[in-house]
Amino acid sequence: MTESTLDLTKLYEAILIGDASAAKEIVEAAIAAAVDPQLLVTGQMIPAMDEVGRRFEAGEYFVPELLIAGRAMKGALALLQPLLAARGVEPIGRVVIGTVKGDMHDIGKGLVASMLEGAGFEIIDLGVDVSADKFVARALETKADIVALSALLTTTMLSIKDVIAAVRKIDALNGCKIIIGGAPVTQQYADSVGADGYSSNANGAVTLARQLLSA
Ligand code: B12
Repeated sequence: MTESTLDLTKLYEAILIGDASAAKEIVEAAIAAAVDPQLLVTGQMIPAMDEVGRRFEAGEYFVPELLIAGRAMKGALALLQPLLAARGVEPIGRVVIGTVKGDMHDIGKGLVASMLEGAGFEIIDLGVDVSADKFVARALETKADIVALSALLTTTMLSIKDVIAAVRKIDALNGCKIIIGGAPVTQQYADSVGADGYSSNANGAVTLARQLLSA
């Protein structure tokens, strides 16, 4: 199958209805047809998750639908992540990344990690539900240049402030930059908690990380 005969909107549909095997099949066909992985992620997969969120908010979807859509998204993303992360030679900086305490959402965080890795950063991914102490400990251990925090809930977004305070307390992490993101996070919030940067998406996270390290 070639790119022109592939109907990529089927990927949007598959994720929206949580059909993991259809999503995987379409992504495999798209990879075989050399479709740009970014086009799949930003053109179909993220918009599908946005629509899942809209339906959840409107009371049309419930937690089981969120779960199966999330599973379809993760399965499809796992096939694309090696392509997104095809890396350069020398790491240009080290990033400790994780989703903050109390928060189990990891799809966006994973995407940011893959894009940063693809741009040549070394990634230490701490996973989800990460405490401020763990961020600090791993940042010290790995001599991180950047700590990247993801939060998807308005409640857990508040823990960002705790992580920033914990990092700023440590002299050895003086030069370490903190970037934040996730659906409820805004530039205004980032400014109010003293983060070094914010981006609403994974591409922007790469630009931001590069800018912070070159400054
Ligand atoms: C899938 C999903 C789930 C899945 C998560 C699966 C997984 N493995 O991640 C499951 C089912 C587990 C889930 C659970 C819950 N969820 Co949920 N979930 C979603 C959903 C539909 C999509 C999230 C997603 O993956 N989006 C796709 C990715 C690519 O986007 P993203 O995460 O925003 O990331 C991008 C940017 O934000 C940015 N970014 C992200 N992180 C970072 C970090 C940095 C450093 C930077 C720079 C940028 C950046 O770049 C990413 C790529 O472009 C959202 C709706 C939405 N539109 O956000 C609701 C949503 C986040 N969930 C919501 C809720 C309420 C819940 C639950 C409380 C439901 C419940 N009653 O149990 C639980 C909470 C569990 C917990 N403790 O965390 C609400 C939050 C409301 C709020 N205001 O707080 C939302 C907004 C749905 C809604 N519209 O009401 N959820």
